[in-house]
Amino acid sequence: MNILFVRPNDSGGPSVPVGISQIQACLKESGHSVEIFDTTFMKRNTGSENRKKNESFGFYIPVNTEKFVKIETHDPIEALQQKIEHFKPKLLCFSIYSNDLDLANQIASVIKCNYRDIPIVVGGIHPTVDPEGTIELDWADMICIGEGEEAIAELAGKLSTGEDITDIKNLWIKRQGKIIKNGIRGFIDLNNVPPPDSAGFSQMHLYRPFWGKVYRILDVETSRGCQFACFECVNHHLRGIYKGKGSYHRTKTIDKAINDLAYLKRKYNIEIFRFIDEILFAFDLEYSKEFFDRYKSEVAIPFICFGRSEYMTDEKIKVFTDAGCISVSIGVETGNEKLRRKILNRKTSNKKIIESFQSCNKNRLRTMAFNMLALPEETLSNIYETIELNRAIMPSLVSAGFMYPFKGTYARTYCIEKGYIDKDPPLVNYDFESIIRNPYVSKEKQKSMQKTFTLYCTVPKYLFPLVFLCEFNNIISNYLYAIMSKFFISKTFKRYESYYDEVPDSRNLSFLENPPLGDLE
Ligand code: B12
Ligand code: SF4
Repeated sequence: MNILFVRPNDSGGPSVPVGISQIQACLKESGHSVEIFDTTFMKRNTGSENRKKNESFGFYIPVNTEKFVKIETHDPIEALQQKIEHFKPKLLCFSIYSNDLDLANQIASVIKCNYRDIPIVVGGIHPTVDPEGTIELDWADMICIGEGEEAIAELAGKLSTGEDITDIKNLWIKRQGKIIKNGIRGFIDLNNVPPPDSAGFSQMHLYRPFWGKVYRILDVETSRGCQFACFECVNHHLRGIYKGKGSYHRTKTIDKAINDLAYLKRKYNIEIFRFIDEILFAFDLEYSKEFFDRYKSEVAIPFICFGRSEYMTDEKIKVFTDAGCISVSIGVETGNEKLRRKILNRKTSNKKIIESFQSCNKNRLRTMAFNMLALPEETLSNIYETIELNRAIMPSLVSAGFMYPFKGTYARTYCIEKGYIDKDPPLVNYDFESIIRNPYVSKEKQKSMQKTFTLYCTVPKYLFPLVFLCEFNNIISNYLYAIMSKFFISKTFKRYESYYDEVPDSRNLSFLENPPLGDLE
């Protein structure tokens, strides 16, 4: 059967989604034809604007990626209609994050009007955390809660043979004005699925900046799930959905993980992997040693990952760097331990955070410190504590964003209860604007602290009064901000340049001259 995946990516930047690639592989294995419709490089997507703004704040190193990205000017609805006419799918699969909902609505309502007979199933994190809201959408015939590999294969199989589809686990289905709500099946076995298939996604997703240069980078996973329950994260909600279905944190066997990675590297000519495992460092030392020993010999390319300070012992960091880890992103979030513990539900102490960053620096492992501003009940002096902590840990890069309380998170219920957000708040561009009504720090001050965050973390302390001037938005302040950023932020970048010579000199640079931009096969 012909199945078309629609990814209405509204504000996310380039990256091939692992979820769709994994489902595509499973569907093809069952004999179906799959194609992809993706709006990432269409005009409406704001991912590249967001990136530029982040670069201007010093959160990323500026890189010109123009040569690697061609923005298409088509209207997404017209382009999708053409694709449907050409491919004639029997099933449309929308995959959505919450901030894609607006674009998904615009596209799908027109498509539903013009192609009434093609059923639409909506999957991804949004229907998983808001099933009631998603199934109510006029254009949605079905939604998928949680993992989609088996549910969608069963659906496609039954649709193609004309069997009854009403009892498929993980799916909610509209039937004669009623909604059939099926329960959840167990977790899929990560060792029993084919390697992810990214065919149909543009190669432009692969060209991603890393430390001032562009590389072919692919997102990959070796495990799913996370044992923590942070305030702003959907993980505890996902664990709840699967209660009684086995361990939420699952890992591929070393054999399977290494075989998949070696295959993906070869197939897509990948130079750097980014592991999207919630916390790759959660593996114990023995497993890490065994895994990375094989990774070094059979995969042998640099990689980037996420980490949590609790797991980052000196010994483990050595194992990671020895195998090619060139950057780890760690959530610092706030410098105030009480806020971190009581509001964010993270038990990590400042001492542990400092030790883990020191250990990374000692092992020449580049770090990115994620921080959040304007948390509920956060005061201005708490923000200065966050700056203090970032000055102490000396990360290679810092970033500071605003938390958005998504459905399915503790943050959502807490903020509604306390009156910090309305019951159904709008989706703002929360990278640069907080939606939370913080009684102690005005919105203007929040934004100006974000703008100057990197400077506060970088300059000698006696220059703080000058950074304070940079917070304002007038000609003199902006001029001063530009000069200080140029001098201090780029100087900081230079400090870490020598960390990255692990990226091989022998890299095949021909793609830089003439990058292939077509779809992956
Ligand atoms: C890796 C990751 C990233 C990566 C890669 C993202 C990408 N484009 O693929 C990076 C770092 C780039 C990223 C960026 C962002 N992320 Co992110 N990210 C994650 C993380 C940790 C894992 C996601 C993942 O790939 N999991 C593995 C795959 C296999 O699972 P999956 O995608 O959910 O897909 C499965 C099911 O959902 C389902 N499914 C998916 N699509 C479909 C479609 C159909 C038809 C069906 C039937 C089933 C189905 O089947 C899949 C296979 O089982 C999650 C946390 C989490 N636990 O989900 C946050 C998470 C998804 N991210 C989140 C956010 C907010 C973002 C950003 C918007 C942050 C920002 N401010 O920039 C951006 C934008 C992302 C974008 N639109 O591209 C939120 C989303 C909240 C929400 N309600 O939408 C999450 C849940 C984190 C959180 N706050 O709790 N992210
Ligand atoms: S550690 Fe990361 S993935 Fe796990 S609950 Fe916290 S924010 Fe979510």
